[in-house]
Amino acid sequence: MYAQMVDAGPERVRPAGEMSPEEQHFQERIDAGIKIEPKDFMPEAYRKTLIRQISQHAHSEIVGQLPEGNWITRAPTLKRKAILLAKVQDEAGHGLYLYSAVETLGVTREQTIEDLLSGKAKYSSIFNYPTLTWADIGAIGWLVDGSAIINQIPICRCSYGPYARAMVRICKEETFHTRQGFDIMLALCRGTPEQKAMAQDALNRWWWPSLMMHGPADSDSKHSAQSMRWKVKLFSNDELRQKFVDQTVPQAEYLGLKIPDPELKWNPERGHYDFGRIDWDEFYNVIQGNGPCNRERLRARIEAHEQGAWVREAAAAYARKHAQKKAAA
Ligand code: FAQ
Repeated sequence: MYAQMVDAGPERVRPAGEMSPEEQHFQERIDAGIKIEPKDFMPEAYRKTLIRQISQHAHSEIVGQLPEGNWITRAPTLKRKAILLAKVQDEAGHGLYLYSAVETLGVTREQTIEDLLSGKAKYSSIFNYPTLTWADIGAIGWLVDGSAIINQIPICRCSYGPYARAMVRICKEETFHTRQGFDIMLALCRGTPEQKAMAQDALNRWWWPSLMMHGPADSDSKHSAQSMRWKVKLFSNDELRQKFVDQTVPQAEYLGLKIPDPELKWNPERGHYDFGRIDWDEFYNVIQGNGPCNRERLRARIEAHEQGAWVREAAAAYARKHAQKKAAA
């Protein structure tokens, strides 16, 4: 039912018998753990899948600066402000590595950015929620960067070389981001009753969107099967979501916070936590552009792009002049 709301059903995984000899050889290289590099042969569908996923990932990093950027001027201490500023700048850097990785697949950066600004390309659902209090900054670091790390560590081993290599550095920085988020939550939870209540309120609002961030249930994920065959993804959406829940519940207990899910329970037979039903209507509503902040986020990116036009023009003019000088010398 939900898959239909995004598009028509899961993509079909091509059986070996339908592949050309070149495609079979490509699949054998992937199965053998050999990285695919930009100039290697790759099926058009593999290239398109990478462009889609890596560009959406890049856009998420860039749009993802906005919710936390909202608190840079209001951070409670100079130290917290410096840490937050560094984190938000890191996210910009991640976006730039990833835009470069997309360029290796033959798409210009201008086109990729245009797809974001026109609303054609997606970015992560999570960044369409507002940051109402300082505790939201702690919750984002703890839960959102925590989810991002669980998703991204395996991508360091994905089949496409430039994407895998970009993820290594990104993951190192994400680890710092998660720790700073947890540290904010810890300070609030050890503070006054009002501060602890603020931390609980942030957890209440960010918990379910953090679970949704891992994407649709496996039964409704149209790209997972083929992406896993190609090792663009190494784990399914549900596997990573479960990992996130199992990792985060003990951390919430340490903080003395309650996860807002009455069905959350350790299941000794599965060796995992069981959790309640995700509101998939909310998820699809957000990714279709109707979340609490979608319009605001896109407007902010469009304004920033327009206001940055003179910088791009100046950089291009400088590069042209530099090239002319070099040619004349
Ligand atoms: N939001 O068939 P699947 C971060 C779309 S970075 C929006 O399962 P797939 C760092 C999906 O695109 C966060 N759309 O798709 C940070 C597809 O639509 P399409 C971003 C979503 O690709 C922290 C459709 O639904 N991370 O947080 C979402 O196999 C703090 C069907 O879904 C990445 O991008 C969603 N949550 O699996 C920054 C990691 N989920 O394209 C700042 C790399 C699904 O057909 C502050 N990406 N959709 O129109 C991935 O691992 C995968 O792309 C998934 C989705 C797991 C996100």
